[in-house]
Amino acid sequence: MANDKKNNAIPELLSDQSWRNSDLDKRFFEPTYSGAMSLLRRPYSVAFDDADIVVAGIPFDNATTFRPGCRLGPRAVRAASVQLAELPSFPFGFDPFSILKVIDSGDFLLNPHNPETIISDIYKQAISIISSGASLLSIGGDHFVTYPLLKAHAEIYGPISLLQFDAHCDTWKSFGELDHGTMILRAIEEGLIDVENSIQVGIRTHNDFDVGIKQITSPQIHEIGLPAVVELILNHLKGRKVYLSFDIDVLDPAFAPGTGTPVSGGIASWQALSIIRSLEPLNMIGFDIVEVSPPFDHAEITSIAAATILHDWICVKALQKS
Ligand SMILES: [Mn+2]
Repeated sequence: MANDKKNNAIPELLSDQSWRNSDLDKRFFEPTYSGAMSLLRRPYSVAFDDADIVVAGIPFDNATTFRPGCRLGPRAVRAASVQLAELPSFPFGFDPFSILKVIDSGDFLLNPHNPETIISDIYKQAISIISSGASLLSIGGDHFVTYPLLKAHAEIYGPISLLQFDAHCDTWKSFGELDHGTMILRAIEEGLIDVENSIQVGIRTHNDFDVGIKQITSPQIHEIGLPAVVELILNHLKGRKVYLSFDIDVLDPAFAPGTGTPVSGGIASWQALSIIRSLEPLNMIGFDIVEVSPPFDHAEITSIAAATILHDWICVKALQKS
């Protein structure tokens, strides 16, 4: 009987590293098309104290003004990240996880049927992570989630320099409590953002109301080119505590069809990646990527772009630590 048991035992389990990998600085091969999903196959864990970066999904889209669906963003981005977990990172050529301890803590628990709880629930769950000293890397969700995230970061770090990639400024005047087009104005009014030392990149929608944040519009990016854009960003934000908020709709709908409020004339995936890869001189305290809406996506175009942006941001953080 004892022998039978031994014969039936699975010899060595080297797949499903999202829950079987106990060594944060290691990864092992598993087929891209199988296994439990986590961002970049990082181990699921809530041991925030041991981590440099904690990943969290924020599956919330009640604040959208047009097409919903980005509550399904976190799982789509995790699924799209599997290929990036397979090989050494490009163009960096190293394994970022041998340098940085990155865990996936799963999704924030939110109750969309009690909208009045959303802000405080996101805020509290964010605080529990960043008060450990780890950086929070969050996957939305619509862009409203950035408001409680800014609130949490400002609580720990003081007023933050915002680096926002977006087709929209999100500083329009509000019609209500939960609105993904107005929360940056709200954050400014509450003193969460260091307005003079913030910048919005890729804007291509109009707002009569100028809040004073420096903008580089999409047409300007197309005109002046990437080296000049990077220089402007670095000059404006160097030495500040920078929170990076990446709305996937900064990409042209050709590169990110799966989003709620697409605007034509945006930047390409390669341009966004090139900018992200150039941010090593900045002190980046947190990152969110928002507005990936899988029901409007095709062939995972949008979620692959989002996963690659997250991956490259992690690599830049690894470069800073190495
Ligand atoms: Mn936005």
